[in-house]
Amino acid sequence: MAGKIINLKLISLCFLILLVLFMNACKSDKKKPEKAKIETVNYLKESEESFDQRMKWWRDDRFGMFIHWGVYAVPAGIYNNKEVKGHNGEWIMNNAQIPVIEYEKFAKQFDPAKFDANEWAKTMKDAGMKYVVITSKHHDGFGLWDSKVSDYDVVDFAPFGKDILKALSKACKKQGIKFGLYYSIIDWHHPEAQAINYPNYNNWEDLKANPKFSSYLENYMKPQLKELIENYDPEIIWFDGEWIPDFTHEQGLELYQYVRSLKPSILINNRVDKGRSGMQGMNKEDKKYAGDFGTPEQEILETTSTLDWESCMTMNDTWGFKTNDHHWKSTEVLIHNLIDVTAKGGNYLLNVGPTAEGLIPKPSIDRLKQIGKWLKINGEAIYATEKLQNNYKQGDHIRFTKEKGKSVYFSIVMKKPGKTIILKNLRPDENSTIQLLGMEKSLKWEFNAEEGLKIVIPKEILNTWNKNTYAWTFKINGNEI
Ligand code: H79
Repeated sequence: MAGKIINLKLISLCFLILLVLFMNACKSDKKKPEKAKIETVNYLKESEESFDQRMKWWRDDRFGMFIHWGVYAVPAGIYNNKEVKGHNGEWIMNNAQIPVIEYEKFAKQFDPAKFDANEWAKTMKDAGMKYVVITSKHHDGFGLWDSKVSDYDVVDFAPFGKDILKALSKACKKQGIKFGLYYSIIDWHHPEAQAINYPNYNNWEDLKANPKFSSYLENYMKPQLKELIENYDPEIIWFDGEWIPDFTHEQGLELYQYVRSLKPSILINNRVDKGRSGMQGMNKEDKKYAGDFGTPEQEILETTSTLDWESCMTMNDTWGFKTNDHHWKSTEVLIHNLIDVTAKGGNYLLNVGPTAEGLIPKPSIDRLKQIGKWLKINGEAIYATEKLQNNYKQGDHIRFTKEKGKSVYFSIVMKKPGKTIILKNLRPDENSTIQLLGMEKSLKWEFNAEEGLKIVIPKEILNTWNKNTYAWTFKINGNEI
C-alpha cells in the first residue's frame, strides 16, 4: 500500500514538473518570435505596400539637386599647371595619378569662406527642387562632416574646420528640402580600400581587390554611415563606386540591410549592390538585387520602366567644379529633360559643382532660376504626377503626365505650336474646360473619334510665346483613349 502511495506521489510529482516545464516552454515559445522579429526584419523582403509608402514622397517630388563638392574643387581640373584629361573634375586624383600625400595638400587648402548653407537651400527652393543629395564622401575619401572614425574630413583636416553637412542639413530642413547623402564605396585614401599601395592607390587602369576590403567596410564604412544617419538624419543614402572587384553582391545585400536597420524609412539607390548594368543604370535581371531605384547617369531612359528610377545629370560636363568647363547645357534642354523624365515616370537629379570658395557657379544659378520660374507656372504637370497608361508622348515635342489618381491630364508642348494642336490620345470630359497653365482664359476645343482632340490657341496667346517660355502645359480633364 505504502509503496503504491509513494509511486502515485512520484507520478504526480513528475507530472507536475512536466507541466511546469511545458508551460514554460510555451511561454518562451511565445516570446521568441516577437523578439526575433524586432532584431531581424528582412528589409530585402518588403511588401509592395510598404515599399510604395516609403517611396511616396520621392515619387511625388520628382526634382532634386545633386551636389558634388569636396577637395577636388581646389585644383578644379588643373594639376601642375596643366589641364588634366577626362571630363570629371572629382576624378582628378585618379586622372592625374596624384599620390595620396600630394592630394592631401589640396585638402589643407580647402577653406570655402563664401559657403552659405542658407543661400544654397534657398537656391534649391527657388529652382523648384524638393530634395538634395550631397557628396558626404566622394572617391577621394574626404568627408564633408566631422567624422569620429577618421581625421580626413573638413573639420579635422582642412583649414575650414566647420561641419558642412551639419549646416546644410539644418538649412534644408528650414526650407522643407529633403536631405540626402551620397557616399562612395570606393575610397582612394584608405589603405584597406583603394589606397592599397599607399601613398599610391589602386588606379583605374589597374584595379585590383584589396584583401582587407571587408575590414574597411566593417570598421570604416559602416561606422561612418552610422554617424551620417544618426547625426544628419538623411532621407536618402546614394551609394556609388560599387563596381570595384572588392565589393560583392553579398556585401551589397548586407549593406542595404544595415542602412535600413539604422533608419527603416530611408531610401537607398541601386548602387548599394552589384546589379547596375552600365551607365543606363537599371538593374540586370539575372537575380534580385538590393536598392530602391535605378540610377541612369548622364542619360535618360529610352522609355518608361516598371521600376523606379532617377536620372542624374550634370549641367556642364563635370560633376565636381572645373575652372575650364564652360560647356553648359541650355535652360531649354534642362527643362525639356525634366519634362521627358517626368513623362517617363522618373526623377531628375540635376548637379551643381560649387567652387572651392563655396559658390555655386553663376551659369548654374542662372539656369536654376529659369527652371524655377517655369515650374512656378507648370509645376502641377510635374510634381505628384504619374505616367500615362498608354502613351507618354506624341512625336518629339509633346509629353504627357497626369495628376496622381485623378482624371486630370497634362499635355506639355516643348515647341511653339501652330494655331491648333491635335492630341491623339486624350478625350476631354464633356463641357470641361482646357486651360493653358499661366493663362486666365480657357481654350476652345473639339473632339471627334477620327481626328482626336483639337485645341485652338488664339493669336494673342500664341504671340506671347518667347525664348523664356520653354514649354506650354495644357490641362485637360478627361480620359485616355
Ligand atoms: O559621382 C559622379 C562620378 O564621379 C561617378 N558617378 C557620378 C554620380 C562616376 N564615377 N565613374 N563614373 C562616374 C564613370 C564610370 C563608369 C564605369 Fe562602369 C565604371 C565604367 C566601368 C565601371 C558603370 C559601371 C558603367 C559600367 C559599369
